[in-house]
Amino acid sequence: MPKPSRKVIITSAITGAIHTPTMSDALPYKPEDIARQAIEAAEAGAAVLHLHARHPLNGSVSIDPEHFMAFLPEIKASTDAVINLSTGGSLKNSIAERIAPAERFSPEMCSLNMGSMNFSMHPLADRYTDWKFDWEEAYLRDSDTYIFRNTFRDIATIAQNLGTQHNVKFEHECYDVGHLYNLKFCMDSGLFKAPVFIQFIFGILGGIGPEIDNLVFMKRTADRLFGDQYRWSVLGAGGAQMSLATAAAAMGGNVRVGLEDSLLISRGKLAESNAQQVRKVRKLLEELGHEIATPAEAREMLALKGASAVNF
Ligand code: KMH
Ligand code: ZN
Repeated sequence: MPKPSRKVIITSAITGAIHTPTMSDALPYKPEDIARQAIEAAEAGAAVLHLHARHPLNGSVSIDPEHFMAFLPEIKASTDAVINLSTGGSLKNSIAERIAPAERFSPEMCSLNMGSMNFSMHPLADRYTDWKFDWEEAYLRDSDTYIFRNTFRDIATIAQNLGTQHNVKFEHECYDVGHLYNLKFCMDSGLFKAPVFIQFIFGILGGIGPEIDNLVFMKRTADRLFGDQYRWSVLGAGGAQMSLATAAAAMGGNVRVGLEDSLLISRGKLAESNAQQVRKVRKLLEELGHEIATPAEAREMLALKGASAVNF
């Protein structure tokens, strides 16, 4: 009898904190556009929606809980998808500011970045001359001075304030192999319960590059450190998005797509929407024989607390 096929969770990361409005008209920043794109991504097959907020007037990155409140209820009312709130914040936010939205809304999932690092978008600034908004160019150029702070104490604070107090499940963002060892140390210290959910991230300037060798290396290291105590997904930044997603699924993992991570639908061609990327990855995966996880299946695979336990 053929083995039942394993379900693949598609996460769609709707807007993020890397790209700016000049780069693509499709990048949503008004709350109604974030909500619409998130709902359409869920309808296309995304079981998890990874969400950041933006300032509704100029698209700058926002961690103001009111800006989240402007789209969260609508998304919840229109989809069954798992809501995952970012704790990554923007270039100048403290940890307390970064986790304030998640403390207020108590979502099923949050991102948790597993190490301090350079995290830079400054090369993108040279590709554009006419900017839609005046904050964009300096935001990108100044990112070459940025240290993305995620110390062990920060991680422990987030584990306590969101994990212990709100039963939030984390998307552990691992940009390099050392971040896996940080997570192992934290698990051994009792901060996180199995199964942990690891997002392997490739192609951020400051992290490991988007080569298949690196995916194999990260996966092998995670197998050694966590055995069967983890679930995993892959995020390839920029042009590596679709090829790394299909490789991840072939290796037994889950996938993340979205305009947060890549503005493209194919080489040199801008995506029209998050849903278009979800449809594309879904088609690729289904052609390869994989089945797409529903939100209910994702909740079971990741041991989530359930949509009725959130606070929005
Ligand atoms: N932007 C991604 C490379 C977060 O939101 O905390 C990683 C990310 C981080 O999604
Ligand atoms: Zn994010």
